[in-house]
Amino acid sequence: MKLFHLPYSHHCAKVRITLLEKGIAHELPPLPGGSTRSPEFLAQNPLGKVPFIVDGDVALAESEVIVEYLEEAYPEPAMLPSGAAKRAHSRWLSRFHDLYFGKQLSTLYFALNDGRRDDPAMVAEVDELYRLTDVLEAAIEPAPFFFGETFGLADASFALSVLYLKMLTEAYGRPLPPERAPKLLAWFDAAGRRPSVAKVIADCQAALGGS
Ligand SMILES: N[C@@H](CCC(=O)N[C@@H](CS)C(=O)NCC(=O)O)C(=O)O
Repeated sequence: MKLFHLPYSHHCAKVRITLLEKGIAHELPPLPGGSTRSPEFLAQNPLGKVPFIVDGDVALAESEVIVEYLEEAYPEPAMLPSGAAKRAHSRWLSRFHDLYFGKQLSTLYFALNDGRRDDPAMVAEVDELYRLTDVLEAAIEPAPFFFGETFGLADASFALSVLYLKMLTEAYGRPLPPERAPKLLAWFDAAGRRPSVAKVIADCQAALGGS
């Protein structure tokens, strides 16, 4: 299987962690033409976004679609919990990540890169990240992972993003107080001990210049 990715992308991280957790052999080829917007890459993936996988005849974009495909095509080890309610909650966490929490991280990340760190409007954006962190903290009961001892798709969704939560709140001068998210931080410690997560975090930090 081929995974086209960017090492600092939380969307890509969840796919790569899922591949590593499932033991699926994969390559990480360079982006054709060197970028997501090159004609060569757009010819394969007209959205021009990563992650993008090619698995034989199957070519897929959109991280959540990809990990659900991996869960069906490579069912062992299972990464969705058993039972309709838990599976729905796992999918809710993943959607909450993609549509709200991860999106807010991206807003803060791009503003920082654009030199808007001290723009007064960013205070409300950091407030919003904290509000979403509180929502997440209230929605989890790690034991040590979101659904007990089995690391799953919801865990894969947040693994890189909690690193970004710590990095970005610090970069904006409002570091995350440990007492604000004790369950999330305990979960992050446990997740970081997974070789899959440790590898993806190390590659992200290397891509960001060792930060
Ligand atoms: N909804 C998409 C989002 C993918 C996305 O935004 N990817 C970013 C990296 S995090 C990207 O490819 N950016 C490069 C570009 O837009 O040219 C998913 O879940 O896969």
